[in-house]
Amino acid sequence: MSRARALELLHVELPLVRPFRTSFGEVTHKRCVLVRVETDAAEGWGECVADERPDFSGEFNEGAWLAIRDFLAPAWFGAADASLATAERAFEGVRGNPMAKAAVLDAILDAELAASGTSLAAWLGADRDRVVCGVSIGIAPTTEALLEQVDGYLAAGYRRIKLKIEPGTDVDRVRAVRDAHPDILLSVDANAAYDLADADTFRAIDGLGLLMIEQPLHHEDLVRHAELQALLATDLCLDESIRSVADATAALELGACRIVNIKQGRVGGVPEARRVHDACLARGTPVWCGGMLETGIGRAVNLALAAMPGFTLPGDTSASARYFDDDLTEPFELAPDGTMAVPTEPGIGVRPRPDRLRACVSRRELIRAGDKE
Ligand code: NPG
Repeated sequence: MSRARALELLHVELPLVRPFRTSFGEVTHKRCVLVRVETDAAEGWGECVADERPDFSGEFNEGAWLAIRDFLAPAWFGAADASLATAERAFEGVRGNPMAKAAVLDAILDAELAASGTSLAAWLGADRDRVVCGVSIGIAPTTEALLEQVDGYLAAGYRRIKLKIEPGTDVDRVRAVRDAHPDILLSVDANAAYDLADADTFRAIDGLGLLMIEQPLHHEDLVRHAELQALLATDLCLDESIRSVADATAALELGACRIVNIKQGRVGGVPEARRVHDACLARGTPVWCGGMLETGIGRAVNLALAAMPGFTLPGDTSASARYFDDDLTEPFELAPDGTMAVPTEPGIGVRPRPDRLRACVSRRELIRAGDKE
């Protein structure tokens, strides 16, 4: 059994190729926390999907940094060994903070798999070496600009288009895209911006042949999602509402959705994401892999997950170029057929490039086992 030696926190900042606007705001830069762990056997990397502000969830970069530095790192150093299973148990004593936990657990898993020479995809039981990719399009300034973006992404090969919507920028936009492209896989994502009084908006969208309507209502409101689902033919999908396998099971038992978006960072890391996948697969519920504008570190994890058997719908696993002119890792590239290769090297299969770390890291803090003993 290997021992934990050190954990390093790094804050990185990368400009996005174009601003990304959702119903809760606009981001122009990717700013996130990376975790690098060292055991006596190997090094591992993880990416925290929190952002600067607690808008998508209650977590945010500064909070995640402190949760990791002051609670998760000491719990890992104090555990009997450095393994993933031991760390998961040790972290049960820290309530909430799934994004912070995911960053550390994923780094520990990467180190463990790197030491044993196993790829993350193989460890997860992935059954394909390429995944079909979709793209998520932020709220555009005009319908024309949106149609232009849709055309560009379809020309690049993306096989499913997801449109962000918000009250007032919804039915007409979606109809315009549907009219221009009657046969594409098309979905919408409201990021919890509506309530049940907006049912007429969803009834109007219901006729547009969408693959799904994602997270229309408040993230804590499974009961009203079930009411809305009963009114619509289109499948609802939940994202923000699903923070664990318990949430996923509750949502499905209530009929609050028929599709689940799995974001490993939102549910506390790869091991819990696997449990959500397994629970959905057992019920025959389709899942797909969401995205949080990850750098190549988080993207590598998403690609491995998306290659698991239950991931039957194209997800938000887009190429590096959709987000960054220059990623932190070697870029992930979309093939003309709209697929991307799943990493095959041990662990997550990628490392940040030293030159990119020099350019993008704005702060780092190294904590060694024994520092505070
Ligand atoms: O391609 O990684 C991506 C982005 C996919 O739309 C996407 N993500 O609500 O799912 C979301 C949204 C998001 C991005 C949410 C960043 C929070 C932060």
